[in-house]
Amino acid sequence: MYDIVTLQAHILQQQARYPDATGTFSWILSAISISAKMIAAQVRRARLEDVLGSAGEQNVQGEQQQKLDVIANEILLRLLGGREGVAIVASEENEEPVILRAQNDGETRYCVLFDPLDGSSNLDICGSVGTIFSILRKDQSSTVAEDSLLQPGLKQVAAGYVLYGSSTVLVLTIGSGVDMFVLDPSIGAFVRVAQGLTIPLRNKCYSLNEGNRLTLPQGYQNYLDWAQRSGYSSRYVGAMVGDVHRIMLQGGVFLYPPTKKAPNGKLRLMYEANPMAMLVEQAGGKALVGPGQRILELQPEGIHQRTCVVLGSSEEVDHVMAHVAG
Ligand code: P6P
Repeated sequence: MYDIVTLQAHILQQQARYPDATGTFSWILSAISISAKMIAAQVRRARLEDVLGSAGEQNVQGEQQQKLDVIANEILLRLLGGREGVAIVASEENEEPVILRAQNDGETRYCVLFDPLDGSSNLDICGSVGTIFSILRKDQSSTVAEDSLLQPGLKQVAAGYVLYGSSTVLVLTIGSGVDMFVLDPSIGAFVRVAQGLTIPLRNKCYSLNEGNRLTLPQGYQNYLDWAQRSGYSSRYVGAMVGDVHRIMLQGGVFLYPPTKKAPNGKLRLMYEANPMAMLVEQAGGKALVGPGQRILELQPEGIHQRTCVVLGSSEEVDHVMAHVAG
């Protein structure tokens, strides 16, 4: 009979490895876990409770906010707001960061950045959607809150995502490997199903929006020609969490290159690319902006800045970069 380890137990097991841990960080992960359960419940009942569709507003990205974007955002703000250890939260849905506890009283506090409902346009067609989160230690020396957020991805202390798919899956790293949990609705708990996830070195599968093909830089078009001549398959669900989760388990490569519409890439560095890059690298994969440029080394200049993304199996990322470098 296998050992049943819930996410809560896993978090406490990890905390026990740090004798001087105060539990502040664990409480933040616990807030994310509860938020994920609440969002999952909303997603599963969206059609029944008529919370699908647009909220009639645009977010800071100029994208149509879905009703559930707003609901998911409010759940995370409320749950994280109740945690003493959270100094600042930043969300895709809020133009400015929310400063919860700015005083530098010597206590270690954290910044939590998130995309509350990534890929929410998939909701209406019952497609995959997800929550992506990134946790940074608050820089106690910074007096301007936003400066504390603008840390490179290498400084993340934790990153993860929740995939609201055929089951609700939470994938988490706190810097020592990647662990996976599945929500068991019968007990209302995330149960650990895998530890130390590693991305297969290779898998002949690429994931990008082929509709952009003709406006991609030539190196990416050359890569696609090569991949299709080499018998690659293509998978793309239109929600980063869904595409990255497939890669975490089966390998392959996900790309969001520069396009005519998004010359700097479309995905947001702070709460999409950085957390996914930490997870992918922790699982033995690669996550690059371009040849030799790790996503995690980028110095952010704004919390909503966008970046190009090529991430996944080590050898598959190499194939892309060999063509991009020309
Ligand atoms: P496109 C969803 O809007 C998102 O931010 C990511 O989750 C997803 O990978 C990407 O944009 C999809 O963008 O341009 O292919 O629709």
